[in-house]
Amino acid sequence: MLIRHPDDFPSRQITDERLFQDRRAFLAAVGGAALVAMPVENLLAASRKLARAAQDKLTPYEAVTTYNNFYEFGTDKSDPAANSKDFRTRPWTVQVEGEVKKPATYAYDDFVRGFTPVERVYRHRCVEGWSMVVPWMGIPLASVIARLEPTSRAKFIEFTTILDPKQMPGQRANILPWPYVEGLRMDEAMNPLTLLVTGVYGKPLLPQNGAPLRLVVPWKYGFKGGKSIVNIRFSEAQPRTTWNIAAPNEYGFYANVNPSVDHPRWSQAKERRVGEFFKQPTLMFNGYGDQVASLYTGMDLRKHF
Ligand SMILES: Nc1nc2c(c(=O)[nH]1)N[C@H]1C(S)=C(S)[C@@H](COP(=O)(O)O)O[C@H]1N2
Ligand SMILES: [Mo]
Repeated sequence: MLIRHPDDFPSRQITDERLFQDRRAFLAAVGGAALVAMPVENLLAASRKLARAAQDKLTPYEAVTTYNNFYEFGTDKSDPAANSKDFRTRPWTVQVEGEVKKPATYAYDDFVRGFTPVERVYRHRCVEGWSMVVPWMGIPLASVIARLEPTSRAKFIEFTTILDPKQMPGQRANILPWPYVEGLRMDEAMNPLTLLVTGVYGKPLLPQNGAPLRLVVPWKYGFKGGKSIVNIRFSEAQPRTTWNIAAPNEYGFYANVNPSVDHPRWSQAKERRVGEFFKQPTLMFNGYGDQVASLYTGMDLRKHF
């Protein structure tokens, strides 16, 4: 099968008008000021105008399912789709532990029983600089948490990906410390935008996208969205997370999308939509500031990147 890379996708969706509007909205919004010098409030205002101007065309299903990071299946963007074809997502269990009143190892069907998945079209911004617009299907994490009843000591929640080197060739190499772990502060986890995703484009999730169950936190960089989750742990202390362990100066615990805080090796001010040719400005909190900025009031987002 031919795995398509982003530069192979037709760029015909781009219109000159689109570029013109984006640029005009951006200049009007930032008034030519350097992004780096802007306080968060100004960035939010600029992002709001841009979000209105942006057309946010859906990224084709083909791209959403063939251009991924899932290092358990290899480090090339085409590896997850190519190497996960026989990955077994049934039977599947989700173990719930830590500061929670209903700890148990749940069979997948019991874990999701009674929840109705919702469809949400989210911008999806990878820390490497590419982005997509994806119609995810998922269960708001807040409903799952409410059913599991964390104790009053639970301040954080940790998500662990399956450890199965037999099925996952990447886990037979020292690419990252396995298994992959991600985490959120409890208020971030409870935010209505945060989803436990079970499908995409109205279809069940494919393994490369993290079947059967993965996290999606649309105002954070893509790496916060741990895939193929088998363990959920509630804790009092901030969990150690995979990319933060691997390269703490490059990947923080928060990983909020922020055009004014550069990655040490590249700028985060712009992004390229997979399938498009020209870059576009990255929005503060990926454009979701109205819904999440209050979670970070008083925090220095340069320090807590
Ligand atoms: N277990 C696991 N989850 C992971 C990753 C990974 O390597 N392993 N990569 C992350 C990164 S860096 C990104 S950008 C997204 C990409 O996949 P998606 O397009 O399906 O969200 O998955 C995230 N979740
Ligand atoms: Mo990523």
